[in-house]
Amino acid sequence: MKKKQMTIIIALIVLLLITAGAIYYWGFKKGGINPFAAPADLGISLSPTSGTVLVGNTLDVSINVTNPSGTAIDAASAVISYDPTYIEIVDADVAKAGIQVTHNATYFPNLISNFVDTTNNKIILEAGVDLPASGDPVAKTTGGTLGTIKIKAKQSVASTGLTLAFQAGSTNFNYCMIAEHLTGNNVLGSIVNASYTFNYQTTLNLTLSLQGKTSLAADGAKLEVYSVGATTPTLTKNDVTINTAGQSTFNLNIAPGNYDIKLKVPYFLATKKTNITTTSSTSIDFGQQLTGDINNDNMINILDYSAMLTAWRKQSSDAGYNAAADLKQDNQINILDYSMMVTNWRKQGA
Ligand SMILES: [Ca+2]
Ligand SMILES: [Ca+2]
Repeated sequence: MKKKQMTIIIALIVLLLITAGAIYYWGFKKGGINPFAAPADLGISLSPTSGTVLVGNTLDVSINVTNPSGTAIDAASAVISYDPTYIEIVDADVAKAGIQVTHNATYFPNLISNFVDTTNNKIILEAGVDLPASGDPVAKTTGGTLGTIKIKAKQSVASTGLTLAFQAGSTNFNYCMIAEHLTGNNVLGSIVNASYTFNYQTTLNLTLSLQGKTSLAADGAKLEVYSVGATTPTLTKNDVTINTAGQSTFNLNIAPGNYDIKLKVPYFLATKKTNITTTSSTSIDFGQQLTGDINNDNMINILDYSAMLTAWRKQSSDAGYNAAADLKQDNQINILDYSMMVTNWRKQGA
């Protein structure tokens, strides 16, 4: 009886050991479940994660190790891809061959790798704890900045990224890693990438006059930018505001070059200036804008005449007064407005 109980107990122990072994093999070894793993909150992040940079300008992007649980770590490796069509990596060490980024020696002081692989468009920065003359190296248990990349915007683009290569638990040097202290395990759990908008900046200074008006303020004018000779605009701005002096200054995301530029002030015929050379600051005089387009379709015809009649002999205090029909700006719609319309009869805007 006792012998039989012993046999059962031994059998149970053996079964338990087999089960534990299976869990160890299929879970831990195969990389699925690792009950002994460091917290999965270790990360590598880029900062800032977003933003707008003007073409030709630079932005410093820091590569940060995050370690909120204070895990003991020895080194970090950042592998970051970028699109060289839009991004130039500014060389932080011109005395050295190739392109380097800036290593931050106050976090991981021992620089292991620092180079830009211009064949594969990757930035590699690796650094670790100092190697002591004797004894074990002292682990780092905080987060910090591994280094800084200075990027330069080469041309306009809505979105272009700096992307950290990440595969959880990978031991391949093509991926980012954080080495756990003295274990050889990659404990990197997450990454934070960055993407930026690059814009050209061309400042336009417009001047114009409005036929029949002394106060030239206008809202909602539409500016269209065309390649020279093209019929479809490459850029449209619908919210141009003109001040009482007939001036407007604003920035446009267009590369320096030659363009046809069209302006349509509400209720006036559109005008187009052709083959304008733009630089970082460009002044354009659109001259006098012709009045009478009451229905705002860029032609002056009987429909505008009809629109004027709906407000005929009305004053600004009357119901039915239409400021768009008050071509000679005197707060009443009468024969003088009609007369002004006739001067532009059957004209069409650009
Ligand atoms: Ca019209
Ligand atoms: Ca009038």
